[in-house]
Amino acid sequence: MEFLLFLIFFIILVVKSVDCGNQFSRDDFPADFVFGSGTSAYQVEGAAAEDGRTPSIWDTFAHSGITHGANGDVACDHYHKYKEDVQLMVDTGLEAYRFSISWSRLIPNGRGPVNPKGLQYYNNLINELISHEIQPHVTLHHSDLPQALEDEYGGWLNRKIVKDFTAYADVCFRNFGDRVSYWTTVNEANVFVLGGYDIGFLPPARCSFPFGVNCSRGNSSSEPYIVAHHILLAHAAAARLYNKKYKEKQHGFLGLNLFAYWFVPFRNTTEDAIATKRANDFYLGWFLNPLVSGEYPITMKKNAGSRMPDFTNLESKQIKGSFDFLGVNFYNTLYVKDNSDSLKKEHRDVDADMAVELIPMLDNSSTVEFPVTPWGLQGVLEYFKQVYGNPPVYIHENGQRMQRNSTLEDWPRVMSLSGYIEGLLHSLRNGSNVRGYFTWSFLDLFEMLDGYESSYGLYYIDLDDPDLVRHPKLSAKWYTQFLKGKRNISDGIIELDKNLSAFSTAHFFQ
Ligand code: IFM
Repeated sequence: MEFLLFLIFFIILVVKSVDCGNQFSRDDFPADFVFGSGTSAYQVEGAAAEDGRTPSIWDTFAHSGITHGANGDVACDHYHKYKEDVQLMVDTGLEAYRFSISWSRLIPNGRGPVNPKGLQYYNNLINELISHEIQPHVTLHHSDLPQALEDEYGGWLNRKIVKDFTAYADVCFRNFGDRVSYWTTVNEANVFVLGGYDIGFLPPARCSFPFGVNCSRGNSSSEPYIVAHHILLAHAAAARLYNKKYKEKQHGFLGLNLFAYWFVPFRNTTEDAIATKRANDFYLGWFLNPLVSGEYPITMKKNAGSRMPDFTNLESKQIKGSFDFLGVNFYNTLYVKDNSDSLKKEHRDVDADMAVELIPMLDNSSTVEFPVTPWGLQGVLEYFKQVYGNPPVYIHENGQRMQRNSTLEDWPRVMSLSGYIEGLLHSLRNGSNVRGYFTWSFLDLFEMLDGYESSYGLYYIDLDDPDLVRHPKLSAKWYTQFLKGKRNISDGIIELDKNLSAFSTAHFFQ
């Protein structure tokens, strides 16, 4: 029996050190490459009705019961605990923090008067970060358009949004730009339009039969194209404003963020190879082609026809080159199977225009949602290099979804983190222009699709604890060691594992 126990312990030890015995460290990356972690306003701040904040489309969405009855009213209470959280970032060794500004906290009506308490909060947070030498990377829109603008004129569906978004960006640049150098206009522009206006499973939950899921209003055939068009125009207008009015003095950088899958042909056929290219055009090219060359991809124009708006010559010129960097959120690699039959239907949504079937790569581990595919992340970076001229890229989000409360010993997340960071190093050495990496997420937060049932965080928060104390997971410890320049972190982490085991046992199984 004793021998058996020893054998099991030995095997675990070997497996763990092989998997996470990283031969690389932070020191292998350039000094100006930045490592951080991220959150977004609605997912962590809480204080939803405090100090003048008004609801966003995400509040409305969450309160409709869609996210398992959960919402972001309190979330991680980051609004009140930001100082403590910044200290935690210092302890973790973060070099940068990616967060978003809640538009409806800063400008409660969406346009017009600025809320002094909102201004104060973001000034405090930014000052706290700067005083600890943590670089703020700020997103202006993370799925949380002020509900006031949605109600007034349909939000992103109306071209008026371009003016209001630019005015909001102006408030941010003017008030925070002396300390913030990295601005992202819109998070996951592609997922926002697909999830919010085609399938309807994300705010503002618009879609039409038979495409989406239970929407009471919307038009999946046309609205996603209109909204994407307005996002590009609003992004370009904000970039123009920044370059004209602030760049010379503030020396900052501005970009747009996209969600990226790496796509692999399902079968070794010409049809699937072409379908894979088409999937890239619909997911990335939709925004990247206009940003890089001023035009939508030819496949998209062909398949969507008159539903795809046109740019005027002036707009096309204004959008082309309107970015200093691109933000990429990467979680997963998928197979692509041709589904050209969908183009025979007269009534189509974006999905049918794309004419592909996306197939998950199954993973045999039950605790992990996404198979770890560093080569997929490398594929995306190579694609940006070869197809779009190697623009500066920040990996704004990368992480592993696990069940919340499952355990503080999040080995699958450690392995994912270690695998992706190593992959990134290979991409860098291969000439990719990647400038930074942010784990998603810093804290276990209110999740887009399933409220508090899943988690991505480096830190766990027990929602039943009135103080919402933050508890480091193994992934946080691993990241700290990595950032300190350590190699073979697994050796040290096994010690940590023991300490955490004691905590987990006491905490979860009492
Ligand atoms: O939590 C989300 C985030 O808001 C946007 N990107 C994907 C994350 C994980 O689902």
